[in-house]
Amino acid sequence: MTIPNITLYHAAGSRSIRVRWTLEEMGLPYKLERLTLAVGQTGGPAYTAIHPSNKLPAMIVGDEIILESLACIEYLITKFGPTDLAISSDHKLYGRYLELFHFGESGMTMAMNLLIAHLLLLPEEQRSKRLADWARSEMDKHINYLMVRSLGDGRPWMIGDQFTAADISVGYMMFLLKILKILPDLPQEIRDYFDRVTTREAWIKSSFD
Ligand SMILES: N[C@@H](CCC(=O)N[C@@H](CS)C(=O)NCC(=O)O)C(=O)O
Repeated sequence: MTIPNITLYHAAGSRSIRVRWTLEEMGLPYKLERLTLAVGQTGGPAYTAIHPSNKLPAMIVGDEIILESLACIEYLITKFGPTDLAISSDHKLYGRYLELFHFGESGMTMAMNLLIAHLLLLPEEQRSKRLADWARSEMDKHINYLMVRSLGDGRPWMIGDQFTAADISVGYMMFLLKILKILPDLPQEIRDYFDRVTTREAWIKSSFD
């Protein structure tokens, strides 16, 4: 198969890690365009033509622009698979795979973004302890969800023994919880999971810079 040129717009620490991690796991060739994260103005006006809200990631494949980290992952898997990162629709774990893949972004993002804003990003005088506390209690619910629906039974990866794109989706969120210094307070199964994630070569390559 001829693989068109793939360019990933990336900044260290951002959700573009998920896409780079997928590219690395799949062994696909790509070029990185490095941007500096700047809330609301990442990449400046030139980048607005690629991403209308100046967020990361953006991926260009051939002449097609793909936005949203999970859409980028799904695009790569579907276009350039087959890959063990995906579970096929005839597999008995397909539903759980899809659920956990989307949970990493759709389920967890509101609480995560509030925590990032009110513990880290906003100037001190604009931070709200009440919002941060509320987001923290929501995050505890999400962690409980992951324990009940996945890691609580001691499995190594989101859907069992196979590392999949669901791990790329959720594993990145665990990285943000580490940055927020919340990870050490989470159940042992979650901490062990993040240890497993961070030993993967593709993770190390994608998250380092
Ligand atoms: N749901 C989007 C979220 C994109 C997003 O919020 N990206 C962050 C970095 S992780 C960003 O660009 N922030 C800069 C800003 O909000 O201006 C995705 O998964 O791609």
